[in-house]
Formats: sequence, C-alpha cells, structure tokens
Amino acid sequence: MADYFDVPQIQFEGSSSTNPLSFKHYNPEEVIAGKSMRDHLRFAGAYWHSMRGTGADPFGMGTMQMPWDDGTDSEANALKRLDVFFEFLVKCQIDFYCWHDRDISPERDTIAETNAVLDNVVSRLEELQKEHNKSLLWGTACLFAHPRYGQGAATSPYLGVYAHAAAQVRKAIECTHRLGGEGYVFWGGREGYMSLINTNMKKELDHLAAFLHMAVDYKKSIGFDAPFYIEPKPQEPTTHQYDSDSAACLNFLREYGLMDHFKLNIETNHATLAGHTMRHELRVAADAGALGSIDANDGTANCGWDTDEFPTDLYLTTEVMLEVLRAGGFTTGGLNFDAKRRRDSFQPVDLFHAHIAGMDAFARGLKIANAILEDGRVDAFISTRYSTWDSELGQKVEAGNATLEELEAYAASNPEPEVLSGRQEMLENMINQFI
Ligand code: XUL
Ligand code: CO
Repeated sequence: MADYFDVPQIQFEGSSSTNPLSFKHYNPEEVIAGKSMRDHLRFAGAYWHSMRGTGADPFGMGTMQMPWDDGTDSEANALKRLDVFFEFLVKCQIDFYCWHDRDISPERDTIAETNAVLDNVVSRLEELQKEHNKSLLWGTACLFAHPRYGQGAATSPYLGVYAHAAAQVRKAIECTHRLGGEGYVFWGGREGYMSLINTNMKKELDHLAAFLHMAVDYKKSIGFDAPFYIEPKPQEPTTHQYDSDSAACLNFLREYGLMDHFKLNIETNHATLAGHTMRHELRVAADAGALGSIDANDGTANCGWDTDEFPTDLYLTTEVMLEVLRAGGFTTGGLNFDAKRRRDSFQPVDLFHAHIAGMDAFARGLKIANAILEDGRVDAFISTRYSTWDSELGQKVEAGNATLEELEAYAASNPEPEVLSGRQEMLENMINQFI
C-alpha cells in the first residue's frame, strides 16, 4: 500500500489510553445489541473535504499541507489522490466513502472528454475498493461549482444549463452504480433563489421534479436499485434553498409523486441553519419512513454559517444514535463525515485526529443510546404519557373512525381530565446519568 501518511493503522486501545492516535471507544468488532459497532455506525469519509479541502476561507488562502498533490487538474494527479485517500481510509478503519464527480475527477472542455477521464478514475476506484475492501456509501454530482450553475442547475432559468446538469447526473449515477454504491445523493447546491424579484418559483420547482423523475427513470433503466437521497439545507449558497428542511423535502416529494424513490440524507449543520435540532430533522424523516443516511458534522451554534465541524459533542451523538436505533438502524445509509478540519489543523495527521474524534464520539453515542434504550425508563415514560389513547375511544380516533359529537359526549360525561407532569427535567437528568 502507498505510504503518504507517517501514521500507523489506528487501533482500539480503550478509554484509559493516552495515545491520541488510537480509538478510545470505537472498537469495530465489539457487539452492541446484536450488531458490531462497524455495522451500526457505517462510517464514511467525504472525499471533498479530506482530499480537496484546502482550508481557504473568504479572508485567506488555503493552509492544508498536501505534499502528494501537485496542484494541477491532471489525470495523474487525480489518480494519485485516490491512493492517498484509500491509505487514509485503511489506516483510519473507515469502511465507506462518498464523492462528488468533480472532486474525484476534473472537468474538461467537452462532456465526452470529461467522462473519459471520469471513467478512468472510476476504474481505479473499482480496483482500490476491491483491494482494500471498502465500499461507496453514495456518489453525487457537483452541480454548484462551475459558473454555469451559478443560478441553479435543475432549477436554472436556462434549458441549456439544465441539460448540462442532466448529463452530469446521468453519468454520476452510472459511475455510482458501477462502483456498487449503496445510495445516490441530491443536495440542491444552488437549487433555490437569491431573490424572488427575478424568480419564477413554480416553474423552477416543476423543473426540479421533472429532473428527479428522469433520474428515477434512468436509475431503473440501468438496474440501479439503491435509494436516492435528498439532502435538506435551508440556505447558503442561495438565500433560500427549495430543499430547506426535512418537512419541506417530504412535502415536495409527496406533491410530485416521488416519495417511493427518495429518502433523506440529513446533515447536522444544515439542521441548525434551518433553526432546528438534528434530532428534530431525523425524527421528521424517520416518522415518514424516509430516514436514509446522515452527514455527520456539527456547527457553531451562534455563528450562522455551515462550518462543517467534526462532531465531538456527546449529547449530539447520543441523540442522533437514539433516533437511528429507534428507527431500526441504518440499512443502506451510514455516518458520512461531511466535516472539515479547522483551518489551523493543517497537517496531514490532523485528518486522523479529526476522524478519530468523530468516530469515538459516535461510538460513545451508540453505547449511551443503547444503554438508554435497554434501561427502558425513558421509553416507558413516553408510553405511559400516551396511555389514554389505548382506550376504546382513543383507538377509534387513531383509526379515523370517531366523530366530534362522540368526543363531545365523552368530554361532557367524564370528570376534568387528569393531566400529569411532563417531567422534562427529570428525564434530562436521566439521560445525563448515562452520559
Ligand atoms: C454542502 C453539503 C454537500 C453535500 C453533497 O453543504 O453538505 O457537501 O453533502 O453535495
Ligand atoms: Co452534506
């Protein structure tokens, strides 16, 4: 194997280890509730942040040291980065990865030339996946970086741009299928508006739906049966993104008859930008049977930017894993670290420190969430809280067979209903007991 990082493979050493390059909690083969941690968590590395993120921000140039990268968009450089990335995945014990077409492979002057390089890159990825036993969690098309997509891709005012987006998505789905991808993501990069003053929103949404229907048709035509995911985000880069949060995405999918073909890929920092908690976004998706996958990161709550920080907050990882376990665990989805090191963590070894921090935080979140569920007190409290609905009348209402008159008669013939304490603080303290 290539050796670009002067780092040994990261091993589980237990919580008393003082070696920063070790897992304190992530023990891949350890079984929790009948399943290995590796199978519960399904960690993925994000190619764009880890291999292409330079650390540049609006105020300064890139800082990341990438001694393997010659800074060109040559095919040779693209292929070399793949070796570096797979060395990283192997050494960090990350089983999955995700990409955008344009971060694994450069764009050329024509679609044919661009696709020819991409085919070579995908062939090399195929070899590397086999050699190192790694899998593609999902692929996606970058429909937001090229200037042609500045006013949207599948919601562009211009048909020609829409056609380019279609070409790119068709190829990206084909490549994802070739690599055995377990899903395919649509994040609406610039699918939204900067201002309503120049926007025909209805037309743009109709176009987006038609685009997604064509993607479903294509997927069927090539026998790709992995799920499509929509990734909600409320704004940035646009003022308003059409896929603003889980509820808006589900409404859009229902309105346009797409519910059977899509699940959601939910990202923590997008949830907070939407003014929600990650837990809320996950719950909305799970309740609709549409919790697909997770982009695991975190933001700075008081900052208002999508800072894509590595998730290290145990309360957050516990809540996420509670929602995931209650929804029955991941099937095709997983925890993709859509996260970047801080600009000041510029050495290659920081890539390891960052992922170890995220993986250990989720390993603990999994253990804590499982302990809370096994203990059962929180769930028992919730069932008791709703137990009046188990009555004959409650069941009748839930089945949609009751009338307002019947309920009025019930209210009139019974004493003032007993309303019990919600005990929020008691329950919060109970959760803290496990953390
Ligand atoms: C952007 C973002 C994307 C998607 C994939 O905020 O999260 O990287 O995850 O396009
Ligand atoms: Co994301």
